[in-house]
This record gives sequence, structure tokens and C-alpha cells, in this order.
Amino acid sequence: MTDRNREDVPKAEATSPSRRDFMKGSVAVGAGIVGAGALARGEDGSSVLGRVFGPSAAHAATTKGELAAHVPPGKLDHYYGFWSGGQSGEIRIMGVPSMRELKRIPVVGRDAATGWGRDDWSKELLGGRDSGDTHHVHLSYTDGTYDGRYVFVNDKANARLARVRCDTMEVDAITDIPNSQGTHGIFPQRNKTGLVLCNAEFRTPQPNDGRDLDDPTAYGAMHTAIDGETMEVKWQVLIEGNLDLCATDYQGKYSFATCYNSEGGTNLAGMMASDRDYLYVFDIPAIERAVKAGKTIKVGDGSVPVVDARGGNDSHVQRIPIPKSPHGVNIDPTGRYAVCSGKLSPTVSVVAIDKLGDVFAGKIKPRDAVVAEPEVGLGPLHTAFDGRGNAYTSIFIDSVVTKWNIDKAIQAFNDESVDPIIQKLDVHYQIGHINASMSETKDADGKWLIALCKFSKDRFLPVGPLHPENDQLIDISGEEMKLVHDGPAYPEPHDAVLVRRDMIHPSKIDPRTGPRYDYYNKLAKEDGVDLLTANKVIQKGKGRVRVYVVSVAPAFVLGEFRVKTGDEVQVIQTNLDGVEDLSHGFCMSNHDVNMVVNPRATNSITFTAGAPGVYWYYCPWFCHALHLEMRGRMIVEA
Ligand code: RUQ
Ligand code: CUA
Repeated sequence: MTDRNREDVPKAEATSPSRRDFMKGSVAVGAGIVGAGALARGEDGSSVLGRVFGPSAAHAATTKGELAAHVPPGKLDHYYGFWSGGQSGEIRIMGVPSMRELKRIPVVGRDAATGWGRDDWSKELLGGRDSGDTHHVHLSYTDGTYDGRYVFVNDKANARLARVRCDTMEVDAITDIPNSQGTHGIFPQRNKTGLVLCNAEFRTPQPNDGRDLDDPTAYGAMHTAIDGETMEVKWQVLIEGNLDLCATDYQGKYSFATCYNSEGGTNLAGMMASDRDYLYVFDIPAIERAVKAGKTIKVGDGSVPVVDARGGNDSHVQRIPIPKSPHGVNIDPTGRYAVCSGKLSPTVSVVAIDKLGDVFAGKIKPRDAVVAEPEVGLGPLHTAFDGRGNAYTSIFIDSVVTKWNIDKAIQAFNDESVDPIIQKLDVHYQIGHINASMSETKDADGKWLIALCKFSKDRFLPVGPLHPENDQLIDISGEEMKLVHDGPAYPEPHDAVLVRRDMIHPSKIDPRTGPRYDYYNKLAKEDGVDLLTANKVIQKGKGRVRVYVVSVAPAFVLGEFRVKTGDEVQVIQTNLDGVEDLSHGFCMSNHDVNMVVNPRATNSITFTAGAPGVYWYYCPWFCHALHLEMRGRMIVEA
């Protein structure tokens, strides 16, 4: 044994050539990369790789004043990134700057890992619709910054707004939005957890009950206000054009919606016909006064008061002309400007929010609220801010991020000799959304920028026809933007916000509060059991059976239960382990049944008992050295 080991030790002479070969090889590889010299060496000759992957802790400024994107093992990120998941129907939580994916929150889609969309409580919430399209994530605010309470996200596919609690990072409410299709832009009020405004992107006949199918004048779209606390729909404003992205001011007075189809077209040519569309500005207190005074119409089932604002500018809504088919609207961290990205115009339009009072009062024309319109490139979509007066606009067609200065853009509006453009940085490729650390708050800190690119093309190993997206991390702490990381993402994040980590306080075990527990406590009360101790089968009559089971690592306290073929079986499991990271679960063999039960949580799932026989149920989450032994038998009698 010892002798053999000795033979295995390579001789000194043998290692030297191989090390030389390695060095030669790396030189060759280096030369093969286009622009490798520029990429691998900073101007001071230091290695960029050394800076990015050096031992410095995340966020520590390097010698050149740049930020280090590498977060060493065991160290924590400085920001939570909340990403929407698009067609996956998820929200993803990323660590920034490491770009490590920390969690996926299934929101409106099914998730095999946790059983979301399959377990009883989430099925109740989803109301039978378990696919979706999540685009825009925003957190609740107090006093112009994140209050760490909720994350809101839209479901464009099914016109819904979902809310995630920040302690459990689980959805606790989903609201259907009436009279709407294609719920797209959403934004919460920023002064307090007040309303969440939601835009319908698709115009439909109002009411949409089959009567005005071919009459475009009967089409319209809703700007909907949902109470962020109760998740109730409070009111809607009916508008003639479609409503795309959404924003709110910092005072709780205005909400904004871009419109790319003021023409009211129902096909592509029709939607692009005019050179100007609008930024709609909604006066929220004025709308609420109209609702209170009953100056509303009934649409659909009439359950929500609707203010009809299709008649042109009035005290509720003003239309600011913006070239052409504008997409994003973003408010700068001082709260003074609404920046609208032109999409089909190479410009962004800067609207001064303090002029809107005069617009509503009729003292100035709506267009007079536009105080700058810099040319930023072809296909501007969204804008982020660094809190130092600079803006960063994503440019889809050019595949660049354009950094520009807001004050200079305002000067340039009247003085062509001023150039507000600071830098254009290539991104890869076809960037959609963009956001910067804390950019949507008054605390924008100008550290990191995230560029959500729609195409990754050649940036990663090929993985078949469906490519990952490319979420690129850019250091904006210095004068120049620096690209530091490519982040492949499963389709398709649309938007992301970067939140300082000290603003989020997740719980380690389930707090057993909220509607999930209203639901389970009601069942337990009905059956006269205590969820924390119940291990029994309860016959509910008509072939329905409830099975209460408690789990403590590494066992189900109920190791066996009997049912009859064809019974509708509801298994309600409570995890008694109050230990961080100790999730259990319930999987019933050959019954398509699988769910997670987190520390101190209750969860349940319902299924039909199969053919007579023995079926093992087991805990699918690795929880203990005896995790494999954590199982029991369901005995199905004829
Ligand atoms: S949209 S790529 Cu759904 Cu946010 Cu602008
Ligand atoms: Cu409990 Cu594995």
C-alpha cells in the first residue's frame, strides 16, 4: 500500500514540463480571444480576472475603484435581486453581485419541486389556472423606499396580480383583474403600501361580452387600482389607447402609463400609424373623488367602479404626446422626472413631474411638460438611475446601454452644443429591461446595473434550440460602465429589481400566519383536531377521507393508514421540526402526489386512492441520516 503510493508520487522532472505545457497552452488560448489583451489587462497592467475573482470581499472597492463581483464561498451577497420569470410564472431571487440563483418562487405556475399548483392551498389560490407570464416585480414601499413587506408581480397571461410575503417568500394572495387582458405594467405607490396600479396592454370591447366584436370604438383598456394591503380591486379607469408600462410618483398623487397604440389599431400597421403616442398621467386623488361621488360607469359585472376617461384630457387623465410607441416609463430617484423610452423613436422624453399640476389646471399644454428629449440610440426601452444624476437606458436594436446625464439633457433641449451622452456600452444581445441597485427608490446607490438581454446567441455553451437569456452585470460605480458578468437565465426574466440586503428579513421557520393558516385552521376546527398533534384518519363521508399526519425527522408519526379504492384522500401534514433548513415533504408512490412541508409548516394534497394494494409514501426532501427510512404505508382496500 505504502509502496504503491510512493510510486504514484510524480517525480520533480516529470512535473516541470507539464507545467510549462500548461503555461504555453494558456498563452495560446489567450491569443485566440479577440481583444484578449484589452480584456485580460486593465490599463495599469493588472489582471481583470485577478480583480474580479480576487480575494477581496464582494463589494469591496478594488485598487482601481471598481467593485468586485466575486463573492467568496461562505460570504453573502450585498443585494437581493428579484427577477420575474416570464413564461415560467415564477419570481427568482438572485444574489447580487455573485449572480447566484438563491430561490425560485413559483407564483402562477406549477412546480414539481414544491408541489405549488398541486397542493390544496395553492390550488385554491390559483383558481384552476396554473400557467402564467410574470413580467414585472416590484416591492412595497414606505416613504419612497422598500419596506420589506411584499413583492408584487403581474401575470400577463391571465390578467392577475400576485403578492409574495417577504418573510416566507411565498405567494399569499392573487387577484383577478376584471375587464382586462394582458395585464402588463404594474407599480405600487411609493409613499406607503397603498395602491398597486396595473395596466391592461390589450384593448378589448368594454364590456367584452360578445356584443361589440367588430366595433373598434367600443374597445378600451383599464388602468386598475388594487389595494396592496387587502388585494381588493378598488377602481378602474377606462382609456381609449392600450396601456403598456406603469410607474408612480413619490407623493402618491400620480400614476403613469405609456401607450403605444393611441391609434386604436387592431393590427401591426394600424398600431404604428401615428408619429406620437402618449404618456397617460392619472390624478389618483381626482379619480378617487369621482369614485366617491359615484361619477362612474358599470362595465361587465359592475363589481368595480369604472371612471370613463375616453373623452380626452380632463381632471382625471392627461395625455402627454411622446414620440413614438413609447415603452418604459421610469421615475428618477429625486422624484422629479418621468423618463419615457421611445421604442420606435431613438429618443427618451423627460417629463417634469412638477409641471403636471399646471397641465391638469390647463395653464400649459401637455407637451410643455417635456423638458428634455435626448437621442440615445435605436430602440430605447427602459431606464435606470444611479442617484448621481445619470440615467442608463436599454437600447434594444443597437444592443447597448446608453449612459446619459439628466441635467445635461435638459440643457441640451435648448442648446444643441451640449451633449448629454456619456457612454454607450455593448451588451449581448438585444437588451430589454435594465435596472440598477435601488434604482426605483429614493435610495438609488449607483453600484450595480443589471442588463436583461433577450438573446444570448454565442455567449454560452450551446444547449439546443432554446437558448438561455443573458442577464449581464455591469459595474456603474465609476465614471465608466464595466461589464463584469454574464448570467444565463432560464426563460424568460423580463424585469428585475436590486434591493439592499438589510431591507429584507425572511423568516427561518414558517410563522404559521396568514391565509394559508386560515385555510388549515378551518379544516382542523371542522375535524376537532390540533394540527400540531393530529395523526389520524377521518372519514368525511361519500368516499372522502382526511388524513392528518405530523412529521418529525426522521419519521411520519402516522406510519400507516387505510383507505378504500377510489376514495378522495386529503393528506394534511404538519412539520414539527422548528429547525432552520429542515424541510420534509410527502410523496405518495405511483399517485402523482408530491409536496414540500417546510419547518413548522402545514401543507396538504388531495388525490384519488388507486387500485387495491400497498403504496409507500415517503419524504422526498433530504432531512436526516435516516431520511430514506422516513416513509409509511397507505393500504388501499377493495
Ligand atoms: S416589458 S422589455 Cu413586459 Cu417589461 Cu419592457
Ligand atoms: Cu423528512 Cu426526508
